[in-house]
Amino acid sequence: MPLKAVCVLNGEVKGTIFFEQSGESDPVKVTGSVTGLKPGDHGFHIHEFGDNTNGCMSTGAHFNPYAKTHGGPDAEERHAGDMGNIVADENGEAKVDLTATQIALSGALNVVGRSLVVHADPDDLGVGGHELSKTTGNAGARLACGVIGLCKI
Ligand SMILES: [Cu+2]
Ligand SMILES: [Zn+2]
Repeated sequence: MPLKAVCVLNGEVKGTIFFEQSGESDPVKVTGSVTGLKPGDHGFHIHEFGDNTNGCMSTGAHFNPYAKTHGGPDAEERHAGDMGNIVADENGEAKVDLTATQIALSGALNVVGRSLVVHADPDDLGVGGHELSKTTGNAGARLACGVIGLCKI
């Protein structure tokens, strides 16, 4: 059964991101765009809670069902919710088109009901040597977030 979800990012920047999974064991295609960003890299993660009661601060830490440390999307040691960086062009728009292998839209790795967060700074993918590198990639403030919800396919 294919599933599709959407996240509307709200905050200091705006965006709409879609998640599509064709079957239970298939990777999740993540597509969409974010606007209003400073040009360059911005950390892009799934955080554990779909809770925006205190804005993006209440979304918790990175989605981490395997109790790993933070890393890049291609690293062995990474949070499931680590999607690396999105890259904003000179107009402040980041087009997103990536494939996520450690998340799903149902089952144990389900991210529906969790939050997507865009950060002010680049995610150092765990290798920046900062005290926050191994937990958040030192990606700075949470610029925008939104809850991931199922939508019509
Ligand atoms: Cu984050
Ligand atoms: Zn992480």
